[in-house]
Amino acid sequence: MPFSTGLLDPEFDNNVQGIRFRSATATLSANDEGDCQNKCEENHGGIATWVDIARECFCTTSQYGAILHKDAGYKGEASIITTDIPDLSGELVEYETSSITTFLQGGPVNTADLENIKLCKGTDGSGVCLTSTELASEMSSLPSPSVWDDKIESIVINGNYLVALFERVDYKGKCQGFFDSNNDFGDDPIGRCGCIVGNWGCHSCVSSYKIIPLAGSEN
Ligand SMILES: [Ca+2]
Ligand SMILES: [Ca+2]
Repeated sequence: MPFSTGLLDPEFDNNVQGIRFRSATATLSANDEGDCQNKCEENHGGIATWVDIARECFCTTSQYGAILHKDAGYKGEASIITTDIPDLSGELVEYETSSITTFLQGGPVNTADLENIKLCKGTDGSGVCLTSTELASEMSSLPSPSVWDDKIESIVINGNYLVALFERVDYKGKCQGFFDSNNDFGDDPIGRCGCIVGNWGCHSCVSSYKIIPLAGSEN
């Protein structure tokens, strides 16, 4: 992870007004120079450098991205930013950023990516799941809301992805980002909405999501 922080320095806390990303270089697996160029350009929109002696493929992009969270500890409402934004006043997070998750973007989501992700009722990914045929790269509301809305309790992620789950439709409400599978949201913010006392009344509240492929360790 290039730079993430659970709590910004006081100087920046609730005072981030814009965001600009520096270019980044990822190491890709490639068979030869042409393969390196293809993967870098097509998957990452980057500029490839192939080192023949070491048979290494470097891909320079400017495709960092960030989740700006309103609350400390990667919690609360959030905006997912994938391009420079000089003035955040138009974003959900506005000037209230308190913590930041950064990532290196991969290419666009394709059908094969969707096969690597499942959103499931029940824990351990063992219950009924939303899978590739029902999923899209992002959904502002879940399909068949009476069946799935506020009922996702675990996630399966195979591979290098960031999946951001949101409490409310249209990517609003509290947001939690997952880089790995999580077999029970019972101890996660996105699985603990509506709590009254202790664990009483807590339930999952996932109502929308975004999938972001990440760069840097693809094969
Ligand atoms: Ca804040
Ligand atoms: Ca919800």
